[in-house]
Amino acid sequence: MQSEFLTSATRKEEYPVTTMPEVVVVGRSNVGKSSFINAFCQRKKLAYVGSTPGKTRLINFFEIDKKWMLVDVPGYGYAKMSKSMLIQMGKMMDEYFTCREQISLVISLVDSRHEPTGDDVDMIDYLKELGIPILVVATKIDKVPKTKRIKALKVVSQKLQLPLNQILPVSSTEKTGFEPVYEKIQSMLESQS
Ligand SMILES: Nc1nc2c(ncn2[C@@H]2O[C@H](COP(=O)(O)OP(=O)(O)OP(=O)(O)O)[C@@H](O)[C@H]2O)c(=O)[nH]1
Ligand SMILES: [Mg+2]
Repeated sequence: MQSEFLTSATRKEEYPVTTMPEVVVVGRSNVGKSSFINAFCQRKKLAYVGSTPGKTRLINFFEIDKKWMLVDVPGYGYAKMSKSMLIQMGKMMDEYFTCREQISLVISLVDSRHEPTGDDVDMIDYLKELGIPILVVATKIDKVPKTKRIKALKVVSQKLQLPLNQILPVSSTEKTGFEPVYEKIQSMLESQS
């Protein structure tokens, strides 16, 4: 797989001028969006990974195989962010989701160690309302004991009101679980082309 950072944007005027389909990675701050992108692309430092939440502040576009775009966006639910910053980021995300016609799939990341939060549910509901296809990825599965993994995925499925087969577990540190995600994206892109 070939991957390349294309550009960052805050406003629609700055989005790359292309019609390639976009797959957006969303989730709470620190859930592992940037790590997911790096592991997915088999790159170490394509997207910036931070030890403190709130690292990604812009919409970042990565071109994959010259065919489609993977998009990294700021996380939500970061309590320490200032109110004005929260509003600014909310507007930035809303503009992106409502204006960008080629959004083909949203990969919604949730932490497999915990029940999805109210913010996670709100995000999923927002996407359902916009009619954007959703795939849920449960991150940091390496932190859940093997015998408790199925149960953890069931909790996610139940809370988000989505079928269990729409929840895929991954570990970005151990680089496991990415093949099924790749296959889902491919079949999604093929069905829309
Ligand atoms: N054990 C484990 N740690 C992970 C995994 N994915 C991410 N992390 C860690 O979680 C922290 C946050 O990862 P990021 O990828 O920066 O998270 P993010 O969602 O991009 O965060 P923001 O950009 O701040 O919204 C980092 O310390 C990562 O090393 C995983 O699969 N397993
Ligand atoms: Mg990030």
